[in-house]
Amino acid sequence: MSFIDQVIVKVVAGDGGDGHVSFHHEKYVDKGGPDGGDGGKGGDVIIRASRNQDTLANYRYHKEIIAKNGSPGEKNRRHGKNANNKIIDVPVGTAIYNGEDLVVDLINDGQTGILATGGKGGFGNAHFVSSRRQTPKFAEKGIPGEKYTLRFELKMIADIGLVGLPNAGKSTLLAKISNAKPAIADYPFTTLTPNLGVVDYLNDSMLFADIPGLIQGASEGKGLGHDFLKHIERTLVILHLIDIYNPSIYESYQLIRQEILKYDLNLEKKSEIIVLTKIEGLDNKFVLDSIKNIQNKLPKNKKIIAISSFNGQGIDELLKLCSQIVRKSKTIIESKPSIPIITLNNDKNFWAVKKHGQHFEISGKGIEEFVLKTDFDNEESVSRLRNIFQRKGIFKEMIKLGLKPDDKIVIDQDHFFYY
Ligand SMILES: Nc1nc2c(ncn2[C@@H]2O[C@H](COP(=O)(O)OP(=O)(O)OP(=O)(O)O)[C@@H](O)[C@H]2O)c(=O)[nH]1
Ligand SMILES: [Mg+2]
Repeated sequence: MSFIDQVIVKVVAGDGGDGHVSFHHEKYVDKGGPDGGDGGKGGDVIIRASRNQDTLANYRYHKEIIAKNGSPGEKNRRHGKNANNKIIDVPVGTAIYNGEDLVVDLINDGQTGILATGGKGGFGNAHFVSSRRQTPKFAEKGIPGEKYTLRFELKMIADIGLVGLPNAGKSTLLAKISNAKPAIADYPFTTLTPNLGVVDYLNDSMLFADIPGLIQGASEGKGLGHDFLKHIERTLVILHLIDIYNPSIYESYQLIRQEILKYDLNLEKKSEIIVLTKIEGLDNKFVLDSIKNIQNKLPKNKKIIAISSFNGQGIDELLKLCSQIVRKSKTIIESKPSIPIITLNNDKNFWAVKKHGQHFEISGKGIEEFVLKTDFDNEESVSRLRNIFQRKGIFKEMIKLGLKPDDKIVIDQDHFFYY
C-alpha cells in the first residue's frame, strides 16, 4: 500500500453573481422603475469526514477544488441562482492547515467544515431606489469567492499502535491477526512505511498500525521510526513488542519508552501492553520466568502477555484485552461534544487605516467587500462607495492622517476615485 499522508490542495469558492441594471418596460407605461435583480451566491467549498474514505490519494491528481459561481441577476427583479456548494469527502482523521494554522480537524464521521466561502451576489439596481435616487443606473458586482492553498494531512487514527525494536515481530503479528500483508524478514528495518490492518474480534473492529522499528535516538530522527511516530499519536493502546530471546528485556523496554516519551505522545493517557514475542517451542517455565522478571520491575497493574505469531499462542488473550480497552475508551470519546465548524472568515465590521508615506492602506473584510462590489466605471456606484467610507468614519480617520479635498484614492491600477 502506498501511503499518502499529505497533499497540497487549492480550494476556490464560487464568485457571487453580479447584480443587474434594468428598468421595467411595459406597453403604454412610459418610464418604469428599476427592476434589476440581485446576483446569486457563489458555492462554498465544504469538506466532510467520511468513514468510507481511507486515503488522500484522490487529491494527488486533483489539486484544485472549484465551486461554481452564482448567476447574475436578471430583469424583473429575478434573483440569480445560488450555486451549489462543492462538498468533498476525506478520511476521518484529516486535519487541514493554512500555513501553520489549523483550519479544521475532522475527527468524527460526517463532521464538516467550510474551507472557502462563496462570494455574495451583488444587489441589482432595484435595490437602490430611494426618494433622492429614483432611477439608479448601477448595480453591485458579485464578491469573488475565497481562495486558499491548504495542506490536507491525514494522521491515521489507528486504535492500536505496534511499537518495538526492529525485528521484534510487529509486522508478523499484524499479518497474523489482520487482512494486511506487510513485508516480513529476519533483518532490521524491514518495515519502511506504516502498515494498517483491520482486526475483527467478536463484534469489534479495531484498526492496528504497524510502524517501522524504533531505536535509541529515534525521537531525534535516528532510524526510521521517528517520522511515523505521529501515526500512533492518537491511538488508544500501544502494544510494545519485545523478542523473548532479547537478553535484556527490561532495558530494551525502557529504551523504547524513553524515545516515545521524548516524542511527547501523551503516553500517560494511553494504555500499554507489553507483548513478549516468539514464544512457541519454549518451555512454560522459561516464559513465566521472563514475565515475572520484568513484572517485578514495573508497576503491579502493567499488563504483560506472551505470544507467538507462528502458532497463535496468547493471541486470543491479547485481542480480548485490546478490544476491552478500545471499547471502554471509545465510549468516553463519543460522549464528548464534537468540535464546532471553523471557518476562515474574520470580523466584517472591523476596519483600519494606516498611512505609509503618501499612501493609505485600508484593511478590513467588510470594507474590502464593498470595494469589490463597486463598479468603478459607474459614477453612481462610486458615489455609493464614497458614502460608505463616509458613514463608517473611514474618511474622518483619513483626514486625521492628512487626506485633502480632491485627493485621488487609488485602489489599484484601474480602480480609483476622488475624495
Ligand atoms: N519464531 C518466531 N519468529 C517470529 C515470530 N514473529 C516474527 N518472527 C520472525 O522475526 C523476524 C522479524 O519479524 P518482523 O515481523 O519483520 O519484525 P518487525 O518488528 O516488523 O521488524 P521491523 O519492520 O524491521 O521493525 C522475522 O524473521 C519473523 O519471521 C514468532 O512468533 N516466532
Ligand atoms: Mg516490520
